Amino acid sequence: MKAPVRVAVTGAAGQIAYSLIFRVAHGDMLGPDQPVILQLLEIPPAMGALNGVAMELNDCAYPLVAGIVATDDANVAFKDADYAFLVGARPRGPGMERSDLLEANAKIFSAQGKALNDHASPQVKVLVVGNPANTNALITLRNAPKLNPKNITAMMRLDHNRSMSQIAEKVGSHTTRVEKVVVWGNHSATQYPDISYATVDGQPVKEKVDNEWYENTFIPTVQQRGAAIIKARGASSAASAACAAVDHMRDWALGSKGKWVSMGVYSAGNPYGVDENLMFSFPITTENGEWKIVEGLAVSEFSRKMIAKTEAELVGEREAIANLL
Ligand code: NAX
Repeated sequence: MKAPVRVAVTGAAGQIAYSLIFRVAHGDMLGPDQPVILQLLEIPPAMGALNGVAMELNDCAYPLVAGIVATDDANVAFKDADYAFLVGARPRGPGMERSDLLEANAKIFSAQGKALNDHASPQVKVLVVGNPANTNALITLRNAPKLNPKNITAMMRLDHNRSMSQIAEKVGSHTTRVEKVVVWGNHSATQYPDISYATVDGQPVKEKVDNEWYENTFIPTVQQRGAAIIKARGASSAASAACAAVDHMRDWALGSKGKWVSMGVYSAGNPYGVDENLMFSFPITTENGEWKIVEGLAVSEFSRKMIAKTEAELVGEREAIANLL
């Protein structure tokens, strides 16, 4: 057995965490020979519920769980953390403007960025899930100058997985046979799920579907999937979001083995001419614990317009919280 690693999860009494923490404890993220110490963060009013989660974790008697810390202090939750899932965020309340939401979250993520900077392992891998995820990740990054900007990412994997599943269903195949899907940009309704390079069994997806379906059904279905889940379930995506978070961290830590994934990453030096100070989703491969943007892709006129739209939205979000950056 390896030495345990420390995995911090914020929003740990929330609905995504209720699936995520148990998946991590089971070994789905880092494998069946990697023990974990779970460091769980909540806000004071949710500490009772968090203690209940900790009790249930104990009751699972997981062989891989080497310790559980439940706290409302970010400095304790992030202490020596090797991995950090930032799931907890302020949801939009009644009458709250988008700018109020951005600002409320900017405060949370600047404090958590500082706590990560001061207390986490210098190599900590951070995944921001809490919305608006990309801009929250940018704030985290700007408040953690000691960390490598490459170690802070935003979750786009749910959008990526949703795209794979829609394609597999349309062409009568399976997600395991779908490759080279890309979701560009922001985790929002402006995201651009792109099938320009996608294949099923090595054949271009574009040869198997018509453009009308691509532009008028596929893209809006993926963009609006979160809203469709809320309508159907009466609650937002939780198990699928947890699954995506595990996929993201696992591939980042253990390698994507040549497969493309979508990750929101710091855009400095990106080869596609996107604004260089955003957390933007690109086509990514991962190896040896590091991600790399897939370079040299031909970008069509249509793609260029779609990428510009989601980029403009992220620039707007950044401007709304410029005073906190
Ligand atoms: P819940 O409301 O069930 O849970 C959130 C938890 O975070 C609550 O228990 C709350 O007490 C806690 N929290 C709030 N502020 C905190 C802080 N400062 N420190 C620590 N904990 C704090 O939401 P849930 O359904 O779990 O969703 C969590 C976040 O994920 C939301 O912002 C949601 O919008 C976002 N999502 C992001 C997705 C993505 O793909 N990036 C997809 C799923 C999800 O919508």
